[in-house]
Amino acid sequence: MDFDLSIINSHNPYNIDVEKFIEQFYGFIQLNHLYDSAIRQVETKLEIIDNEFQSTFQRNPIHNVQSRLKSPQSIAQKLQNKGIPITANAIIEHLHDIAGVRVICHYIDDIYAVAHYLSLHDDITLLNRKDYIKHPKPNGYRSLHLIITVPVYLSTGKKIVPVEIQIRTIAMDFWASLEHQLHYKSDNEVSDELAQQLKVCAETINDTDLKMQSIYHRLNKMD
Ligand code: 0O2
Repeated sequence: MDFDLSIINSHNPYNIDVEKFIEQFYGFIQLNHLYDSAIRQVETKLEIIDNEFQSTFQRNPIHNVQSRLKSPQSIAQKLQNKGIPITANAIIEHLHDIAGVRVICHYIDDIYAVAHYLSLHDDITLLNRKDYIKHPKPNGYRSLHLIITVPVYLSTGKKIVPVEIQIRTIAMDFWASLEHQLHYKSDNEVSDELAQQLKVCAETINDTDLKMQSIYHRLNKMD
């Protein structure tokens, strides 16, 4: 520590353990850097997959990629729900979705192709796979979820970092972002009615995704 803690402690009405607070604060900054680096690794891998598709098949399976670090509020809420203290170690041990990458594809086949080509990378380990496309959630939610780990090389050595990857079509993403807003609606009666309507939309969107893919296959004589 290169400054005098007694200065802070002399103005510390709530008796906070300043040394512990600073230690934890730096711990969180380092975590931020670690998960951000893991996201960059995954983004690069996805870019390479997409570029190879372009040079081999003259088309891109990926429409776009969005990444995010889970917000501090969301992290705190999730740890609290699990009854776990909010520390940097608890985050590493218990949460696998701090680093999140969302891959938006054109067609359903592209989702599985991207997941397959990612799985061929021998520095990636698959921890969990949830196929909400083959098995949609009761509300109609569809996406392929993967929890993978990637290595991140720091001055202190190699760290294995989990990243949650959600892969979905443009249409599934359109649906999920509207459905997400439902969670912030407090009027239960309206929410139930809208949830029903969204469920119908999810089925319509799935039919459209399948038809678009079939048209694409026929146009390119893939069937
Ligand atoms: P945020 O803000 O996106 O991070 P787990 O993480 O395994 O403890 P869970 O719910 O079993 O919790 O994981 P799951 O089913 O893999 O879902 C994780 C993420 O998928 C969610 O993150 C959402 O982003 C998305 N998701 C899952 N179900 C739905 C759904 O019904 N509607 C929408 N719009 N998105 C969904 P978080 O943690 O909720 O929040």
